[in-house]
Amino acid sequence: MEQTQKIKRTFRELFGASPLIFRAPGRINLIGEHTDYNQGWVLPAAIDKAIYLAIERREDDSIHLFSDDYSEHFETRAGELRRSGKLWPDYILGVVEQFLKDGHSLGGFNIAFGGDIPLGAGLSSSAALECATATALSSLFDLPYSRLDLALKAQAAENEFVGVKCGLMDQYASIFGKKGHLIKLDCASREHDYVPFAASDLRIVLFDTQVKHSLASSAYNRRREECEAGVGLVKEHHPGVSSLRDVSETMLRQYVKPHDETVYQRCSYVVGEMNRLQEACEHLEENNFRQFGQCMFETHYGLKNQYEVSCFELDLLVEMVETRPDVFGARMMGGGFGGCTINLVRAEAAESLAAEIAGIYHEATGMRLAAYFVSIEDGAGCVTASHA
Ligand code: GAF
Repeated sequence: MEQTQKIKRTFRELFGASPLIFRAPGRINLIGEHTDYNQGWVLPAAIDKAIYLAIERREDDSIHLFSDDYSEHFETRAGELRRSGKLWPDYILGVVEQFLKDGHSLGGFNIAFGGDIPLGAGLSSSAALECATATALSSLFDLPYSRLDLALKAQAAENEFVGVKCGLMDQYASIFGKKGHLIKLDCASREHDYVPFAASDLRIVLFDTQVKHSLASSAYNRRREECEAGVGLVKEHHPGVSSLRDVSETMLRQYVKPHDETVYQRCSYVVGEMNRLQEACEHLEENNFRQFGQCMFETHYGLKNQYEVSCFELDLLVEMVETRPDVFGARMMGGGFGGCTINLVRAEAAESLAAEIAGIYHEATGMRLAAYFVSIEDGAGCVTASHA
């Protein structure tokens, strides 16, 4: 509520009007990393950190944007959309472009946004901004989109306007989040099951390395290409194969390994991770969080050694907690090259563990560690009933 009031106040000061407020959360992902764009499964959830976006129509056709975090304005018109050259407006403009491409004529509008998702920490603040924009514009201009459409538009904005070839996980989690539940999303059918996360004696703790990664960095897109190269090699022998979801480890050894060891390692990680997620979900059904946590550690080492998207700071944070009985599982989370580790920690021990790890981390790296104790919340929606 505090964030809602804050952005409402900012909006009033800037535009002198009473806006509608929309909220779209960031996400965590328990397991299933770099599987979304390979048509596999993922297990994310929306969290209690979100973008809050205030919006109102304008009489003219101009678009006025304000970021509270950066204290920056940006102004354009729907007919003049191009990349802004700044960090944040493109996430909004990319969504506008998607709606225009569908033939909707949007009028002008004012937006001010802010929130409490730490920026660059791998909690998908950019996907949350895209989803907040998609949800807000679709409501404001009465557009005929389903929730899945909104998630896909937000992803397309990132792929086409921002230029990052991300999968669907982050946007889907921000839109479809459900309090107390993980989302087991099948990225091929784009359907999901909600899985209750019933670990009342555990806390989900994120350790933020404070190393900032850029998803736009060529490494993410290169991993995607390597996966596609692996599929291509298998396809020469099995024409029916269309993604790594259709591929087995045996096929990889037979058709990919002899050609390209790096491509083999990337694909082998993904195929292993898809199987691991299914195994982890079985442990979850049995409330066996120890075994679930073991799967998380295995994922970390796959991402580190085979997919090679980890970094010194992330590895250090996982190694520090690995042998502690209070920590059930830990791993790097998201695209990689910085951001957060996700840890399943015995609730009673969580705060003291965070304080201790922060001390060791500071000694080893000279950097300050941030710890976030997150809860699983609902996905995107309007938080004001009217313009009141
Ligand atoms: C980033 C991307 F945006 C997601 O689509 C996903 O690929 C993730 O990295 C890795 O699992 O968050």
